[in-house]
Amino acid sequence: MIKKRKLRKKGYIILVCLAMLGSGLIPQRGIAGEEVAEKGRIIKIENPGFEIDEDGDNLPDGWFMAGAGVGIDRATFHSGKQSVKILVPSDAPYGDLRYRNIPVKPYTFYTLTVWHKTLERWRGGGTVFFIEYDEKGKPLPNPYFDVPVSSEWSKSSWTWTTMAATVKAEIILRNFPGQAASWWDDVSLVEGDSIGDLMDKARKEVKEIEKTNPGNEKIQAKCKEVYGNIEQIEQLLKAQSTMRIEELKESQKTLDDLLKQHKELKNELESLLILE
Ligand SMILES: [Ca+2]
Repeated sequence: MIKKRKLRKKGYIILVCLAMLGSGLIPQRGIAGEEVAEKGRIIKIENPGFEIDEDGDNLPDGWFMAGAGVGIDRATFHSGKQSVKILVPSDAPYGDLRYRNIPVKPYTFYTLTVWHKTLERWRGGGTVFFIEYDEKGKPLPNPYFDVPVSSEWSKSSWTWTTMAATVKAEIILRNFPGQAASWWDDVSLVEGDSIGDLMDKARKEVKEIEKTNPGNEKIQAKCKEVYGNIEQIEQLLKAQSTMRIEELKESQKTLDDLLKQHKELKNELESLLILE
C-alpha cells in the first residue's frame, strides 16, 4: 500500500513538472496585476493531467463533480492518455469539476493555467472559477475567467491577487447546459510574491535611486510619485482587512488599478534613469 502511494506521489510530481513545462510561467492575460507578478513556486495539485482514476468512478482521483455531465475522456486529451469532458444535460444547472482545499496566502499573486478545447458555439468556452475561503470556510468574492472558444487545444492563464482574509481556495472548471462539450486538461497553479513584499522591495529600490540622483529634479519628482502609489496600495490593504464582502469586491478593482499604475510609474522612472 505504502509502495503504491509512493509511486502515485511520484507520478503526481512528474505530471506537475510536465504540466509546468507545457504551460510556462508567463500569464497570457489576467484580471489583476499580471504586470507586477513575478514567477514563483508551483502549488501542488494532485492529478493535474487527469490521468489517474484508481477508484474507477470515471472522475480523476483528487477531483470531484458537482452538477452533472462530467467524466474522463480517453479519446481526446492534451497530455497523457485522457482529459475531462464536460457536457451538461439540459436538466442540470451546470457541470463542475472541482479541486478543493488548496492552501493559499492572502495578498499574494497567483497564476492559474488550464488547457482546454471546445466545439464552436454561440457563447463561451466554459468558465474557470477560483473560489477563495476565509478561515471559517466562508467564500469570498472570487475571480472567474471565461475560457475562449477554441476547437484546438489551447492554453489560458490568469493572474490575480488573493484577498485579505483568504486562507484556502478551490478551483472549479465549469460548463453549462445548452452548450457544446468542453474538454479540460493540465491544470497548474503558481504562487508569486505577496504584494507587501513587492512594495517593500520597490520602496528600497526607489530610496536608492533618490539617493544616487540628488540633482535630477525629474527623477526626484518621479520617486515621490512612486512613494505615493506605494502608500495608497498599503493603505488599501490595511482597509481591506475590515471590509465587508461587497466593499471588498469594489476595492479589489481599485487595487488592480493601483498595481497597474505602480508598474507604469516604475517604467517611467526607469526611462528617466536611462536618459541620465
Ligand atoms: Ca491528460
